[in-house]
Amino acid sequence: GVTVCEDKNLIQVRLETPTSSCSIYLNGAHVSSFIVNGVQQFFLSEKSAYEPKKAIRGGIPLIYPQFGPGNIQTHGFARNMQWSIKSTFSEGNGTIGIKFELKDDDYSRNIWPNSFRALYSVILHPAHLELRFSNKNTDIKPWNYQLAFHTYYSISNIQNVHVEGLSQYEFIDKMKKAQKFTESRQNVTIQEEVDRVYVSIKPDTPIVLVDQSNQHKIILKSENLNDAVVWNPWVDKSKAMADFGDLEYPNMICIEAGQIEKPKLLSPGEKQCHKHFIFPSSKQSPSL
Ligand code: TA6
Repeated sequence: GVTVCEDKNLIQVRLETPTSSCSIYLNGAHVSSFIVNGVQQFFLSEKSAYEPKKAIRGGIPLIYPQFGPGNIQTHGFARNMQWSIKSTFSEGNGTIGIKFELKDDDYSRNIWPNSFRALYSVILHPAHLELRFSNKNTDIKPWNYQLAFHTYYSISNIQNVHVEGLSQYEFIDKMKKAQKFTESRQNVTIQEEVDRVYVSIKPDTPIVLVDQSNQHKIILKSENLNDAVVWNPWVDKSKAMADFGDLEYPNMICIEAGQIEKPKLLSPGEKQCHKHFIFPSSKQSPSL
């Protein structure tokens, strides 16, 4: 089912199936929780703000129309604008979905002088989450955009996890002056601050987060998203973030599906749709 309620002074929508649930704030159309068989898949910082126009630290910040620093504010404005509910729906086999809409307004045009309409659907399946982002150029001139689902995963401990599926891909290493390297490891592990954009990932390449200590895996697949970010702030960056605890970094990892290295160009009237799928699988019994 679908319920709308107030949570931390923000409007929140809750989707439920018999085996899964998902919570989304209208502020940023921000997915903050995804529970499957009693297990919370996402990390949320204890120190996150929950205020209009502020990004929530955790869950899935929706990064649009710009990734990272650049002409407009870092990671764009979609994650701190108020989205509206366009519809709720089911696509059969136990799914429950909700579609949010965002259009340009004075606030966005003041930051990014382009007319757009974005539709973002969050579809809760019995054991996985599906995200669909579609945007249309409603302007009279072309513009380009980047997009990323900046997902924070909850993990037992950063020492016990690795990421599979990235070997042989090139990546832009933000920790090394954005130089490009090639990933040689089958299992990508994290022992320091990591901030990398893996680029030109073949379609249908599953990226797998493996948490050995609780035998938990999360399989990620995307359509029309060519890049994937792996990020952990580690010690110093954690201290530099006011909305992130100094000792939280061992319990999270960001693996983000995005269109980053090559922004998409949209002509007037043109639309583009991007999809991302999050499949947890766990041998552990549901947490009581
Ligand atoms: O996705 C990684 C990254 O680009 C890092 O460079 C770090 O800045 C992170 O995003 C968080 O950015 P935020 O603006 O949410 O604090």
